[in-house]
Amino acid sequence: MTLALYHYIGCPYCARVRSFLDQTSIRVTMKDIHANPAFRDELVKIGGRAQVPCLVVDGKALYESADIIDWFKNKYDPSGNQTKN
Ligand SMILES: N[C@@H](CCC(=O)N[C@@H](CS)C(=O)NCC(=O)O)C(=O)O
Repeated sequence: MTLALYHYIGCPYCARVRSFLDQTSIRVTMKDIHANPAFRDELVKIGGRAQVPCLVVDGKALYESADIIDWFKNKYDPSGNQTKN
């Protein structure tokens, strides 16, 4: 499973997700769309819009900070890296 979080420093919703992740051992590739405009283009291509935070799970975009945190809490299995049913 590949996980990438599109975000930027200064976005409060992104900070909420980063803060959640900081309290876990979950490893996610971080893609700052302000630091690297290519990441912004990539996000629009994948998800259709440049809204952050956006978690991309195996190529599928999940927007909304609350939904991202819920996904980690309820769908992500840290032991096996598998999505729970
Ligand atoms: N309800 C969303 C709000 C996200 C949001 O408003 N993000 C801003 C940055 S702080 C953004 O990406 N705005 C640009 C856009 O929506 O295209 C969440 O909780 O994730």
